[in-house]
Amino acid sequence: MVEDSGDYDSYNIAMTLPEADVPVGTKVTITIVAAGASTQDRDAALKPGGDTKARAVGVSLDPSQPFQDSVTVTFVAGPGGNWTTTQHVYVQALSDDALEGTKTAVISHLVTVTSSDKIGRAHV
Ligand SMILES: [Ca+2]
Repeated sequence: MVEDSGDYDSYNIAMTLPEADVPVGTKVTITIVAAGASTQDRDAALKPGGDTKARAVGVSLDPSQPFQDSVTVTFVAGPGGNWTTTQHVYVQALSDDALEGTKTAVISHLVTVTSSDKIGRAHV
């Protein structure tokens, strides 16, 4: 992606385990965090007159909304849930005044699962 081009990219997240194989109410929470610019990049030279240090990428669940440092998606099994819905994560290079050149960005995913066994005890 090219910074300031308006372009963004996306990837999909979906549950591969069939809904019928998990207890009703099972909840998967995925916290998606875009790593910030490295210290080295934050020390990079800025465009003449610029004062915004290097930034890396932002993430969003709706590309018409501002890109953020982190977003959270959830999947819930059972009636009214969204277990089988594929969710889309959008990624954009954040605007700054640094002349970093081509960079690789890191996006991490923390997955938390809350479920219960047949007698209703919660497991995390
Ligand atoms: Ca830049």
